[in-house]
Amino acid sequence: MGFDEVAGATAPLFADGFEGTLTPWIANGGVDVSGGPPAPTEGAAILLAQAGSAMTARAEVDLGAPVTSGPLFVRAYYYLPSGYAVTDLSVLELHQPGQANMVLVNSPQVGLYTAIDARGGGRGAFALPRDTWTCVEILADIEDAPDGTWEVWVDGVLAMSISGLDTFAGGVNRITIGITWAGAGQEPSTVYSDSVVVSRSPIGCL
Ligand SMILES: [Ca+2]
Repeated sequence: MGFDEVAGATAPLFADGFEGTLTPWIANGGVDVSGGPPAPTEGAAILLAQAGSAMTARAEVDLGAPVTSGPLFVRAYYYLPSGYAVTDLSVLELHQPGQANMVLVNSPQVGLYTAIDARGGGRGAFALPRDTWTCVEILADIEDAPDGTWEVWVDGVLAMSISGLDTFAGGVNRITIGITWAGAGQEPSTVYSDSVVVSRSPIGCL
């Protein structure tokens, strides 16, 4: 069922599965489209990101208009192959002007790093599994403190939640995905991504 067939659903702001070329994404570091393996979650291609320590390997796309308030949903699939330890890996950024980013970290548990709120974010108890595709959906309610929230849903189950946040710094105007940052202590890493959707209403998994 397509999104436009879901009763009451609004059209997504953005949806892309890395088919054909990287366009409309811009490469920043070691990213490219790949036919796999692993087999794509949909279509014939995925995003391949490979980074060393203290590096970025990410695809970036600007949204048509910034999201300045209310719920913002971002859904993506991730595949982290085994063979390296995950200690400081960031895999998604919700960008606002002035590098005021909210970052989905997996270090090694899923969580939030934020440059907007003085609390800095937090971390849950769930680490992304290895050698399998995992559906991850962020719900960020974009508001000034104390009305901002951040939730991470993994395969449809709530993996972490933070409320009382400041999540507004001008509005979310760009999404970046892949290895948005590998920390200085992170071993060289590979992350595959696919099926990215940005929406004002819940997206769900394929
Ligand atoms: Ca795809």
